[in-house]
Amino acid sequence: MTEFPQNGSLKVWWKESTVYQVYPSSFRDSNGDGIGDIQGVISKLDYIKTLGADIVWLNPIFSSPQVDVGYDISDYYGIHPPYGTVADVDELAAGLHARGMKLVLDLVVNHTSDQHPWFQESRSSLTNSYRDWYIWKKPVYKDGQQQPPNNWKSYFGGSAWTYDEGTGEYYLHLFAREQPDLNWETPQVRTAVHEIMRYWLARGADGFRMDVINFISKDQRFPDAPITNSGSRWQSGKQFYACGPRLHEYLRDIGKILKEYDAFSVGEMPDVDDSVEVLRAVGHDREEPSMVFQFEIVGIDHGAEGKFAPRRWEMQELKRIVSKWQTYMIDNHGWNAIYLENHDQGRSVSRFASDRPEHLQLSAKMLATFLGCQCGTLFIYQGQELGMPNVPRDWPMDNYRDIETLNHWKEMTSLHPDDASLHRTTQGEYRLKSRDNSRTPMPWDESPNAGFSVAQPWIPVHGDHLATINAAAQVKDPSSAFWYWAKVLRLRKQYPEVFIYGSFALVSPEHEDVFAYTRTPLSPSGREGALIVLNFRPYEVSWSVPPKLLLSNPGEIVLSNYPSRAGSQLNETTSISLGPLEALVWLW
Ligand code: TEU
Ligand code: CA
Repeated sequence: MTEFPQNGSLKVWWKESTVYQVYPSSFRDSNGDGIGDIQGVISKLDYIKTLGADIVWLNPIFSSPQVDVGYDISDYYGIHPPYGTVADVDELAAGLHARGMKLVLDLVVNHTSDQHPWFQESRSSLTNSYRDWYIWKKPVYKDGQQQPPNNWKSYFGGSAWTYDEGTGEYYLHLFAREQPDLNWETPQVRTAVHEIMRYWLARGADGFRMDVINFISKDQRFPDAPITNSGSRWQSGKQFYACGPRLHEYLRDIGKILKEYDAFSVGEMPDVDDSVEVLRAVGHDREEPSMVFQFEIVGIDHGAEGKFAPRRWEMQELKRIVSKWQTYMIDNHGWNAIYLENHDQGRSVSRFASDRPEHLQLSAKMLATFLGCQCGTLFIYQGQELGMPNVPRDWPMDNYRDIETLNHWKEMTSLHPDDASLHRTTQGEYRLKSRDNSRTPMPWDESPNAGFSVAQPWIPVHGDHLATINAAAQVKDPSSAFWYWAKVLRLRKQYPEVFIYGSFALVSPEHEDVFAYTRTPLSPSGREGALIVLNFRPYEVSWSVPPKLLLSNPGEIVLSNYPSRAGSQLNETTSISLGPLEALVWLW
């Protein structure tokens, strides 16, 4: 192993921080219009502080027609009126800072809204000075038929190109047609982004989450993508825009600004599973985003034909992926962002454990242990700390709001109008992976609309399990998932050499049901290591403590989701029986 720098230079505040993600429209509605807002967030800062998070990341709050809940920005300096005003953002930043916490905003600069004045100018004529701010191409003709410039597909269905009558050219949009991609080759675009960053940093933001930041540099030849889905006319062009030719040049410019402000940064990087590639951004000496969200774990149940195709995942795959990112980043001085949930993902208890009512709390705690003991900056998505599950089985199609799900449904039902069985399995997949699973209102208490709003919420409340899955009930109950998460965060703070900076190794890698790993300090510390043991199954399984660990380590169990286990010893027995979804952390 290469020698790990011992001088503390690789220890930084953002590695030791935990981020709590707030989806503003679904967090808390303060003024009774059914939409969450910034004052609502302000009213819950003590709750987030009690949990032990250090940073609040807000999904986009800027002016937007809301085609994609704010990922379509029409003014980077204005706030979406239902959310509040710039003064509210100032108040939020001040409220966080007063509690020793930080504010992270969502920077969406791969694309804008089609209503952004830049795009309005750009589409107005071939010679407008904003024309090159977006990606325009002439049609191509095949067999006398007009075609888009290439076969790339959009993430939200159909071609990634839309024809614009006015000027007779197509523009690129990797997402919805209302989300045209900016042309980062144009220097003025980059300058405009830098100005936005400086404005919000100077105003009190402490950093950014950067939306699809690895998509900003495209292969300028815009070639056709290879055919990977023979059932579709449109193909993934990811190899031509995910980590494109000039990405790191652009990221270093951004990095300079981040450094000036000692800002927090996490880049979102879909479609790259290569850790070598990711290290080019997050290596400690790169001065690009400090960490990125990779998608390999949350993509584990995506089928070959796309996200909404079924796929069963195996324990061995999960172990391989987690171990790959953990060890690679530790060995090479990179850094991971650790997450299982966000506003784009189904709830983790439903996807990775068991969401049967009797298992919800156990599952939430087991996954909290799984995530919270890994190396990386921890991200918790609103409601995850309560063990919120996916939408119920009887959730009708009418309840979905998400453009990705709705477009997919439209496309699928128009291609296969009479295939009832396909419709059924697809709806089953939505209940696992639709983005709306995580966008239902935050349950604050048992009052109408779960205490989210006095009015009817913009998306229905998840009504099941409300007696236990609500913040008020869990804050009152010391044995709740909420307080378990709080303990996990405290453990990280108490033993940073083990849980933040320690090395990672899988234990009994071949076990089909149990995920176990150790964390071992790399520099001297009061503790010599931790063993994390997780039964991912909703039934009892047996597991053997490796003898090597037993002999040398008279430790104690410092955390478990089974009260009977806490405080007991592992070193008296080699084979133990783990309860359904049991988690334990043994520290020595
Ligand atoms: O998501 C990017 C992305 O590639 C996916 O996670 C996407 O949301 C979808 O699930 C693909 O199946 C980011 C944002 O997080 C997402 O909310 C936005 O819709 C998207 O970019 C466009 O801005
Ligand atoms: Ca409101």
